[in-house]
Amino acid sequence: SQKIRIGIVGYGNLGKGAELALRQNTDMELVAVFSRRRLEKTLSGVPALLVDEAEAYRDKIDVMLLCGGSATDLIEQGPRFSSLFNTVDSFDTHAKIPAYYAAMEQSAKASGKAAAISVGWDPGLFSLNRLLAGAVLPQGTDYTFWGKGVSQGHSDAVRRIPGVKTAKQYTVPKQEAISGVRSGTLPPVNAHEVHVRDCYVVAEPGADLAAIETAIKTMPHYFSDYETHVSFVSEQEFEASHAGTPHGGFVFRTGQTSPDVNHVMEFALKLDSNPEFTASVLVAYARAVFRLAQHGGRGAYTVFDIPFGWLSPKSAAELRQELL
Ligand code: API
Repeated sequence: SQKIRIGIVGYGNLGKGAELALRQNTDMELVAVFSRRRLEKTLSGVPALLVDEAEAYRDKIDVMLLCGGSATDLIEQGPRFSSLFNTVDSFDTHAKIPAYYAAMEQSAKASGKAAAISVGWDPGLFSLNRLLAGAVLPQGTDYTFWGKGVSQGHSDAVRRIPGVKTAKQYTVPKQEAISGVRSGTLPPVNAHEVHVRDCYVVAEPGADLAAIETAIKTMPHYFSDYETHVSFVSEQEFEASHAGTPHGGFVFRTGQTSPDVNHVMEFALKLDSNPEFTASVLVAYARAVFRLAQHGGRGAYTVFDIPFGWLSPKSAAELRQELL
């Protein structure tokens, strides 16, 4: 059968990760990469084009992977591309997901396309696990821990602040909270009570450091609720000490089905590269979105709305053989 034809919009860490992930999925082929900047070339040798040139590819690309950041790119690129293509994105600004969903639902319904929004590992795989655990254990408590690791979303948000040349944000879970879950003594908590956010920032020459620090610490949705530390470092130190993009975490649900009958559900990730892993999730969902569109799916969908089996390259009959 024909390969699923994929395009990538945005050629940062996530877009490059998607290009790598596509090499491991032989039922899909990368057609082109679209960027705001004129790129010299791509890793895989497919054409590198400007985002404004995408419209000419309407009949040549089945699913567009939107690999921009949530802070500013996706708000604009999501509706724009879903008016032309089936899309998958990793929009992850929690408080803005309902509004983003509404915008994508409107543009994709109007164009007759399917748009999978907020796909990745959190939101994404972690969301699926929280839903599953809550449905199975209605009497219980959820806990989500991230890190220690580099949040792409938070790092991108810091890099958008004027005067910031580059930056990384580490999400650091409080160890005593993790121990508390493991020993069954932690009461229900909010994420901002059990994580610290550490930012390492390279400033532009002459930038107002105090203004940058204030802009980070008061940023709604990303930092304002959290204990946040900001360190300014030289470009050399940044390159030497903050090169990687590891991340991970776990989703726990503890619950009881009758008095003194306890259960623990746990899902854990340990990732050497957050963007390469997130991109791999986007690519699996590209396959699902292709099938969703073939089945008449129109409008915006989240991971909760997409049949799990459609993520697999195998057919439903093949998957039934693997139920046990
Ligand atoms: C954090 C998590 C990371 C979720 C993963 C992904 C990202 O604060 O570290 O931005 O890297 N919310 N959404």
